[in-house]
Amino acid sequence: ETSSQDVTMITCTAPVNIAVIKYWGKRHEELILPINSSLSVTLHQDQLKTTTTVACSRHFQEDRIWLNGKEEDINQPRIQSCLREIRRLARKRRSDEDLSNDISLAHRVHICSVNNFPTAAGLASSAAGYACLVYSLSRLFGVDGELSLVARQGSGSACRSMYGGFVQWKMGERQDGKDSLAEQVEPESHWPELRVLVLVVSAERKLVGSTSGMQTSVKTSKLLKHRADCVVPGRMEEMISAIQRRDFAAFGELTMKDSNQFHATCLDTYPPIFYLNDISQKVISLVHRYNQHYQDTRVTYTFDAGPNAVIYTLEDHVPEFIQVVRYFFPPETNGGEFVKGLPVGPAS
Ligand code: 2P0
Repeated sequence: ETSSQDVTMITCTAPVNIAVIKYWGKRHEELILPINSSLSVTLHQDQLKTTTTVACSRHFQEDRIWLNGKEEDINQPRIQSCLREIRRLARKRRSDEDLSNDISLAHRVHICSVNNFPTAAGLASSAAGYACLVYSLSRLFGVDGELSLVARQGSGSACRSMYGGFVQWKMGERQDGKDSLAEQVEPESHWPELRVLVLVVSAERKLVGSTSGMQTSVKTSKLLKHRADCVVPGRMEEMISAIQRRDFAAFGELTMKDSNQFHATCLDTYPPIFYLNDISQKVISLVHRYNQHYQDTRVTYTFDAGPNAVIYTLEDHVPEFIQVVRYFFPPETNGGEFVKGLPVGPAS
């Protein structure tokens, strides 16, 4: 936090999270309430992350926002939801404590946010982005409480980046969404050997955004309804148990099956949505061949709304698996860029 004469400024970072049980589909668009619960791993703060600086001053005429150096429309409904909710919590707190001394709620804010990875390429940029926006605003206005409820209204998956380690987003039952929030299942220190590799197959913007893609899926895919009603509830329990037991084989198998079912619901959507490409499919085959070779689930893949592969494995297997990937996908021919092995937690 820095304060110079009339400007108060706060900078925060928030990491990306990668789901192992996927969120896909809403039951309420504005409140962002999902049709199923989901579970993710939050990456280390030093890796894929958003850094956001928020400033307020009585000299600012209006709220403004810059993303990766370019000014964007502050009136986007989701940004407005987050600003409104944080200001509402701040007002509530002021009236509870009868304080009127610090940051005036009448002050306008300037928001500056940068990602250290490609935006909108299916690498959870909105998750880190809204988590960081909400957290920085909460610090600026001195607000606490269940901030995952606010982040969720920016982007569904953002609520999971409010916590480190293994995090579930409980879908909740209420119409007002007050019980649709994130909870830490285990902290980052629980499974220190777990590693994430991000294989960047393409850094281009995805063709079908998650928000519109999932709307079409909810309207047209019976498989998605079956998944949400009959498959995910059991998988959430199994996944939480696998994480608690640190059972990599169970964790890995469920992760791959859930990614595959998510992409199957995309194909079942009409018109169909394709997020995987031929390189993604080759990565899938390679992982299965690698595991078959050892007769053991040592490596697992998961894919979000884009072709980039996220690999979870244990520390001991990282060097060999990277060699295998480099052998089959030499950097000069795959047109992509291989990132690196990222440690999972502890966050700093
Ligand atoms: C997930 N994804 O669980 C799933 C897997 C993509 C595939 O959450 O409309 O950007 O902002 O709530 O959070 C992407 O969806 O969508 C996503 P909105 P969001 O990580």
